[in-house]
Amino acid sequence: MSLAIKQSLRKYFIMGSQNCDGDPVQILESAASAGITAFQFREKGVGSLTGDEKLELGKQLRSICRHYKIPFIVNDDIELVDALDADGLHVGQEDQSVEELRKLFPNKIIGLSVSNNFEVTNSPISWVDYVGAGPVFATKTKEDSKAVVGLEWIISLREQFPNLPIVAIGGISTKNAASVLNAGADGVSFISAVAKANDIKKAVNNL
Ligand code: 3NM
Repeated sequence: MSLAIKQSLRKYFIMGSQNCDGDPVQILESAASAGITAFQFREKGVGSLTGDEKLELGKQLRSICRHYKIPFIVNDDIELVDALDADGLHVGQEDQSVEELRKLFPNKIIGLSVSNNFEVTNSPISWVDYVGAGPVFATKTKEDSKAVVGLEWIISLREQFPNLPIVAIGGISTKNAASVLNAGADGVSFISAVAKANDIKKAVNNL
């Protein structure tokens, strides 16, 4: 299980329509055909869709992931997990507790964001399939992102948890992705590096 998760985290693309200048369906199609290994539907923040519009976009993105056989993870929306038959759910520290989610979804992938040692110590790490650790570098994409953790924190997290699937997030680009993997992360997750790329296939390849 853990090995398969780690492989899925290798190039983990996250986005919602609010992150895209063009059509999100086209953007995901290009990214999936170029080789992303997982996708998270994160329809959140200023300009994001809600209700039926969110559901409709989710259905289209879900179907692309099915076609390319990559995990489709929903960000913090329990109802959409069932409605879209998602493979998993990603939550933050302020969202519903992971223990409750594990009871609701015993067989889904559950990911949790962690941004410092306090959160790690107080999180039920043994209940999650992976952690999203960051922001590893400065990011403008998430307005309420926490303090930058740097590569050092990824190294220390890996030392503390030798087997935990870890994906790094925040400010990851084609230029710094290798350093993140060298620090011990199983993979990189990114929004703007692909959602805002002029050449999506090239960006995915270079990540
Ligand atoms: N979560 P980009 S940083 C969604 O630190 C998100 O938990 C973060 O966007 C965290 O790849 C972030 O464009 C935004 O920097 C990542």
